[in-house]
Amino acid sequence: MEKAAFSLFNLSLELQQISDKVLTGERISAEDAIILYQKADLGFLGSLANFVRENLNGNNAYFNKNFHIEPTNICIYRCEFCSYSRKMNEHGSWESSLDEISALAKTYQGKDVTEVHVVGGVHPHRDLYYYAELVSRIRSELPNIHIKAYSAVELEYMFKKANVTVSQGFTILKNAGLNSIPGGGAEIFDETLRAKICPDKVNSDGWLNIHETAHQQGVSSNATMLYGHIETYAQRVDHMSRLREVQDRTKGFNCFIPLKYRNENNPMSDIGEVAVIEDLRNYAVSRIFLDNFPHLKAYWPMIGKDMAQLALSFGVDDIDGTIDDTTKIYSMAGVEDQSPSLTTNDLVDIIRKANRIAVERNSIYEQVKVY
Ligand code: V47
Ligand code: SF4
Repeated sequence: MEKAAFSLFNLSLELQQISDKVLTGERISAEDAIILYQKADLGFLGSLANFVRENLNGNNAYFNKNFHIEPTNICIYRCEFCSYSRKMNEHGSWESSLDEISALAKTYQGKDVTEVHVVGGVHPHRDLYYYAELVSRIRSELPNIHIKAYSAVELEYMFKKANVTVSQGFTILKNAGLNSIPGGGAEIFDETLRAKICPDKVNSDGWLNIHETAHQQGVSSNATMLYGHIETYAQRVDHMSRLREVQDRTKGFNCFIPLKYRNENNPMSDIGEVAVIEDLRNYAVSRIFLDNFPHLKAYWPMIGKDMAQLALSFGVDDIDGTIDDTTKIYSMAGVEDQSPSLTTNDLVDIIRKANRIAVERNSIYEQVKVY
């Protein structure tokens, strides 16, 4: 979009200055991002984010063909926002054996999927060698699939328990067949807020160090931010600043995924959910601020199909994948879609109706097919 198009908006001087920076490719500061959150209206934010998005990704909107394996929801931690985890033997808990996981992976042989996403609770009786075995079982059933496995929360626990460094731990997992790691467990990095909502799991420095070390070993990753609960705009921006700094050094993050706090069945249920306008504003500000992240994902099982489609005009260029009804994290937190699954045709239709080009990607955003 031409700079002149922004004269459509009647901007204050400070918003004009931020807009000029974005249009000329200059990085915005943390203070600028806070001003955008506080003062910019939705139409202006969407246009600016779309400018950044189209510079980076043109008119492409990406999706992938994937399924999830959630080996267990038994977890030693009790994050205040979590609707998913259970203690051992608690009603509603599950744990799959290695044989069951192998059998599940086997059902995908010959199927049109390129990625498996493996994530679960932190089970007190499992260790690094179990998790490496789990990866190698999947690898032997599905030799060509991309295995994106284990959040920094699970990784920190298994590395500490095995008394190995982060780097040694990744070497073991890579040898078993691991390709990349998902973005979970980041929540909000601000230490005072983290102490309130997830006091006992990996801390912010630990999360960032695990991802930076992964990148140094050629294991790329994603980054998430859990927003829409008790965090401030300044805490969101601080979170993204820390990610932007790591990304400047490594270029190892594939995408940023804002995760909207969903409020059913967890200890923070009395907190309401933010309005959809806040979701769109948040996508837009993150797209503008995270200038070194190549992709911004709207994870449709969490946000819903309609919102994911709308988000494609607010900076988002990726809506994740087919999923095949294999994740429970969000259905247990009260989202409308209790059996998340979309066909390729559904995903292509969602994207085309947003006037974008539907591109199937692999896990590192190489084009698989243009629809
Ligand atoms: O870390 C937990 C979040 C995350 C709730 O890398 C909640 O491609 C909202 O990280 N409301 C795990 N969110 C999921 C995750 C993820 C999902 C999709 C794709 C990728 C990727 C990563 O889910 C947790 C936490 O931030 N979460 N409870 C809740 N009530
Ligand atoms: Fe465990 Fe993850 Fe739930 Fe926290 S969010 S309680 S670490 S499963």
